[in-house]
Formats: sequence, structure tokens, C-alpha cells
Amino acid sequence: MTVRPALLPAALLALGLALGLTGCAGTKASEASASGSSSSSPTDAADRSAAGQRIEVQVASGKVTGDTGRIAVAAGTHVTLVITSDVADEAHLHGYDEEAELTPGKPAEIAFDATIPGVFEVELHEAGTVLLSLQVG
Ligand SMILES: [Cu+2]
Repeated sequence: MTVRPALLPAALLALGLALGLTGCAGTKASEASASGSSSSSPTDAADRSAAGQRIEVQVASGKVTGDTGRIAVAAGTHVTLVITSDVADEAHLHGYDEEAELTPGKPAEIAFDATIPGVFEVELHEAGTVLLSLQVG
């Protein structure tokens, strides 16, 4: 037969690798940085969902301004995420696994349909900065 003892350690190694690949740094760090995010009202979100929702953030000197914090999005909404950074970086929307290359001073867009419920971070891979958390539901 073809049962080889070497397969077991290999399987354990693969399992260990899989456990280490649960996401980028700071997947659960949204609570700590959401202190200034009480500005969106439920009626606001309902109004915007019909025509799609535009979320804009700006990054300058390492600081994030605009639609930062936790942003509520109704499930099914077409979302356009616009990110402007003063340094080159790569933006990553977790959960949906959408990425955008950021060129200094040029707005980059990630457009998607919010079909996956949950809370997902938008993060800069180089800087490690969390721009916002998307709350879909
Ligand atoms: Cu990421």
C-alpha cells in the first residue's frame, strides 16, 4: 500500500500553517480605534442604500480622516470605497478580499456589493493602519 509515515508530520505542518494564516495583523483591533465613530445615524444609512453608498477616507502624515471608525452598510448595498493617501501603499478590504494600489495623491476606488454580513477592516498593508471598519448587516 502507499501509506507512508512521512505523511503525518506533513499534515500537522500544513495544519499549523493554516492556523497561522487567519488574516493580516490586527484583524480584531477595531474596537480600540473606534472611539470617535458615533456620527452615523440609521436613517442616514437607509437613505444612501438606494443609490449606493460612497465611503471616503484620506490618509495624510499617518493620520486618517473622513469616513473612519465603524461605518454601517445595509446588506446588499453597492459600496464605493474611495481612499486617498499621501504615501504609496496597498489598501485591503478584509472579508471581501478586495485590494487597491495607492499612488500618492490619487484617489483609489474599491467598488463592491456588500453581500457578506459582518464587520470587516480596511487596512493599509505597508503602514499597518486600519482606515475604517465596515459593518455590513
Ligand atoms: Cu490586509
